[in-house]
Amino acid sequence: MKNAYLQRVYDQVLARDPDAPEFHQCIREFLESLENIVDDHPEWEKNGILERFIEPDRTVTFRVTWVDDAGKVQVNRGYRVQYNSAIGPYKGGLRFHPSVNLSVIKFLGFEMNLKNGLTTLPLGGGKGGSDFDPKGKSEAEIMRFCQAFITELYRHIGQFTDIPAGDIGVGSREIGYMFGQMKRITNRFEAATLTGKGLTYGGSLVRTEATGYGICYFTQEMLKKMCGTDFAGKTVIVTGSGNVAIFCAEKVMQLGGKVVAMSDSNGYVYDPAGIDLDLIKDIKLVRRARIKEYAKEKDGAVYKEGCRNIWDIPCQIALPCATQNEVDATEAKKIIAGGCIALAEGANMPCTIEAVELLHAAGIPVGPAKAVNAGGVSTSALEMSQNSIRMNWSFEEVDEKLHGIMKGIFEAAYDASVAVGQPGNLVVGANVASFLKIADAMVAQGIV
Ligand code: NDP
Ligand code: 2IT
Repeated sequence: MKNAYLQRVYDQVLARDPDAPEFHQCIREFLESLENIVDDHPEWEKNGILERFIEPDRTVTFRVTWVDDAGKVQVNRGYRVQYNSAIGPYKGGLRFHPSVNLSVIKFLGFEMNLKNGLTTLPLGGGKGGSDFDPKGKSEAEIMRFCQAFITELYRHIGQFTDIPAGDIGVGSREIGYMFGQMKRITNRFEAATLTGKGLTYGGSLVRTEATGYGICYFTQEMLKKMCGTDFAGKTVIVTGSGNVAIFCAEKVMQLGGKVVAMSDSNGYVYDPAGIDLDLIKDIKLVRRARIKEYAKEKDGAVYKEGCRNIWDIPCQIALPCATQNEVDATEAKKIIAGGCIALAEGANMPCTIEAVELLHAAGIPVGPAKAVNAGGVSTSALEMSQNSIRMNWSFEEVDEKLHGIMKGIFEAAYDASVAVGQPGNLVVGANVASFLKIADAMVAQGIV
């Protein structure tokens, strides 16, 4: 980094958290975004703003003890990182996946804080989860794990403190089990303590679809402003086949795009005629099976082992929606060679820094995750609003609000990129727009 203060802050992160590659990556991207404006703000260093911004308010780790179907006691590790509450209570999802560790949760929490600063809704940032692997577990084991997890976490959360939701491995089924256990412990029906709830007990219409739909609303704006086009007739690849990917693909199709390939953590399916989303939903959401079943059941589709090779297939719009760092320099080169005109990050941090640099150098606009996938948490905020006023809005009402929020996020990121002299660099724009808002709120509240 050219600026000495930025470099000092980064060096401190490397020294304090030596074994945290994902955390280093998001901090580096963020600090590099400030290169053009940091000299104009000597008060940041004086007030330790960046040092405070990158250090979470609080990190909780805990033991989760549960009993499997064979009667054996199992122990997992639970996490909650409460990053920053300058503009509202901590808010962000829970991830259950064997790869979860403190580096992953800190990167997700840091990104969550910046994401929430872009939505215009009053929420701070946090994230949590466990190294529990839901794959191959029975329904009863999932329930017992969720109950054990929230039996510890409940003391740290609440509608005015910290509001978890879903992420990888956590959907409305898991939120339901956690909500039920929390209510049992506290004897309080505090609906706005968790979001992503089922519709019969305080959930919001559109929350299930929100992240995926929001990705497309953002991408529509990006295509219009930066490429002079739209989804109609475009060939699109959506990676992953979970909550985010499925509803992203659904909206792409509604907007006239053709999704030709999707993946899971084992491999990908290519269907040149266009993916049959009802079949994907049945395989992944109902049967909870592997995506390779698709090729067995759909004529003309092929399955290939190894999810990264999905980018061997040419596409005009790339929407990585599976997990972090799924697109590195190798995949970015394939995406460029395939004639891609725009990439929007649906997953959190799916592109490495080198991949983004390559895409930018090739003139391909990149929508950064914290802006592109903010529709999920925005609709969580709308769920909390409905819980507070004890009313339910219609699908159309929530979808319209979501659409407006996503348009506003694109404009904020684009305008900030222009203001800092890097027009069209939405990675820089999103970081700057959000940081300036949160930093202002931090300064206004004194040294805390
Ligand atoms: P799900 O658990 O519903 O789905 C995850 C999908 O990604 C699955 O298809 C899974 O495959 C695949 N996947 C997971 N890990 C890998 C991997 N290492 N390589 C390839 N594929 C992988 O999670 P979500 O859809 O909720 O989350 C996807 C991404 O979106 C994450 O980055 C998450 O942080 C982000 N996100 C989620 C939001 C939400 O509201 N849920 C909101 C904003 C962002 P398999 O079936 O094999 O496990
Ligand atoms: O990464 C994310 O934005 C989420 N997992 C959703 C967070 C939320 O609180 O709805």
